[in-house]
Amino acid sequence: MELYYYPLFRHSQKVLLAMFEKQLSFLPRVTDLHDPLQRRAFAELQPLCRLPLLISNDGRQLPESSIIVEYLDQLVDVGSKLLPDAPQQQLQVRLYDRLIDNYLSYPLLQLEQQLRLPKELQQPLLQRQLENRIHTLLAQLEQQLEQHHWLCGESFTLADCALIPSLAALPTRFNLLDFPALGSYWLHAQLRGSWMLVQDEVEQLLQLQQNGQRTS
Ligand SMILES: N[C@@H](CCC(=O)N[C@@H](CS)C(=O)NCC(=O)O)C(=O)O
Repeated sequence: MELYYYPLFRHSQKVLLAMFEKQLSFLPRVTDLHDPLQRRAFAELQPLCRLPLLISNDGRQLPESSIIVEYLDQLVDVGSKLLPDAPQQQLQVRLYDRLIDNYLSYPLLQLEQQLRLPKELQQPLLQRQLENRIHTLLAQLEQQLEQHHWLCGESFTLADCALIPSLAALPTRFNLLDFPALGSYWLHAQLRGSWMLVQDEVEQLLQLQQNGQRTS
């Protein structure tokens, strides 16, 4: 299997978490879309130019992080079961995966884009709307986590693969002390072996960038 990804991107981290949870090995294709040459080469493979992208052993292209995680979960019966077999539980895992992508990860991305703009181009009203959306979702996650160790129960699932990268990227203005269950979840998530391996990937990339070397 080949995985096209960029370790600093949240959807790539989501798939890396799943890879490590399933103890799968893969050919890493670290792709920096900020580099015009790498972007052009990747766009030839995937015109939408979105990371991550998995190339399966039989040569199939799988885009979309949630689909890749489902594929990996079906592929091998080792490691964590990322999509529970029981239909009701599976639906809940899928639901939280969607909620996190739509109401946490994307607003976070928009907020990051806003904050990178020069002050005169920033839109304070839009920023407040995005912050409110994120805050509302965090409150919903807090309620869910008051009852569970991981997001959808006692086992680590696709929903956790989706959530952890976004929590790691949460700006300090969202104080996790306001959400005690989420704060405690974040503490034990950071000790999860798969997340530590994702952090190693991030550090390796940052190290390469510091040394001024190409990233793939
Ligand atoms: N729905 C897609 C979203 C993928 C996505 O938006 N990836 C971003 C990075 S997190 C990307 O590749 N952006 C391309 C760019 O920055 O030009 C998924 O779940 O895989």
